[in-house]
Amino acid sequence: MQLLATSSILLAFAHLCKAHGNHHSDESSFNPVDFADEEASLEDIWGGFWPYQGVETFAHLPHTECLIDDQETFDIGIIGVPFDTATSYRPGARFGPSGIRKASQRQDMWRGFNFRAGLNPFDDWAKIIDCGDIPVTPMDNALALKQMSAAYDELVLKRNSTFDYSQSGSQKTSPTRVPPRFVSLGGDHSILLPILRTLKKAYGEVYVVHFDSHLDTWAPDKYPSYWKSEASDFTHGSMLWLAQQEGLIAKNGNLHVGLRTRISGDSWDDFDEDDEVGFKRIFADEIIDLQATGMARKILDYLPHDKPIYVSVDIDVIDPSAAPGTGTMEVGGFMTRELIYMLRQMETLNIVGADIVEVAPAYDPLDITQLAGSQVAYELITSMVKKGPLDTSLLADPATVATDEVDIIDKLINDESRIANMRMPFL
Ligand SMILES: [Mn+2]
Repeated sequence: MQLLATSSILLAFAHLCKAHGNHHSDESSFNPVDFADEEASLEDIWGGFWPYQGVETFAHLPHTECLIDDQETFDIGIIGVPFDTATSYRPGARFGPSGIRKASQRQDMWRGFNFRAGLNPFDDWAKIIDCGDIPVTPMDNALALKQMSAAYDELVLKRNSTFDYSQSGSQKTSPTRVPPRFVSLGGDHSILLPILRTLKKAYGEVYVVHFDSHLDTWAPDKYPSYWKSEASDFTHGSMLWLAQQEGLIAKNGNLHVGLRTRISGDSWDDFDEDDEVGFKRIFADEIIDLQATGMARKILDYLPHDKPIYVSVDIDVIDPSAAPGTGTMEVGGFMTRELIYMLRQMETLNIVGADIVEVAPAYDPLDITQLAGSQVAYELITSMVKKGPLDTSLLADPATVATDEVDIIDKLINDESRIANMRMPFL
């Protein structure tokens, strides 16, 4: 059939040449593409692409509006959160999701094999999709926090993963619904608070490993002003403090990696407060003696291997020379290679969710920062796939998880001891 079809095309072509008086064509050297194979599907013929083609989803993954389609199942969702009005310095991370997606275009299923892990995360057991963006208002942060909290509840608590637990002997329980895991593309770092609210409901308290040059455990009164409101306490530097106040994260055992920011006042107060929020600190400078291998060992020695781990990566943990596209740069950070190495060593942990935040493409016209962000996402996805389907023993017993959200912000705005009238650094 194929030969016949090819012959008839050649004949037709020869006829066409004669009809137009083209005497320069030589039939014997003509080698047409066999586009007339009747066995070929439209997918065969038109399904291919070059990485710079197509509508830009993360890594060319299939796209579903997961917030709207409540029948969609997935094991790992890519979730964009274009929100940046809780930043204390330069804004712009609302364009992080689109910037990271654009920079991810050379990732795809065809060339997705991660040789360090020995698998192609896009072509393994997990169904991975791009869930699109959460629509978040830039006009009202209180409303934005509500939107994001409701969206993560919808995406994690009301969706199901695809893995068939009833067929798996290795799992202790076989629940009818197992929440998908996800990698969020920020957005400023404040998006972590609504994420942790949802994870508390799914898993109980999670352990946070926080790659960042800053603490982000500051109480809201470390950003003081005479003028205050409920919404102004929710920032990209206070969300971990708020998370501990709300009882969302482990009381102890959380970890910062890559710190180097200046701290407040004339003493160690910020670190004392950080202790109370339940974090251990690994400083950026430690990599000079420990190397990346020693850093990774220190991370793995500290974090529990039988508990739900959340990995939050602020792109400003990388040195500004390698990631200038972010709002609040701090010199003296990791090279991208070192961060990637540390993340790669974390594949043995039970990572239940992750994010890459604070990518602000407008400050990086060369796309270096966005590229780093897309690689971070790829490594996190790889580690989730390599670890395998979620261990369902990590899930919280719904009866034991309090879902009442403490209204800590109300408590704060009534606290008269808060300092007033400090100016923000960009004034
Ligand atoms: Mn941060």
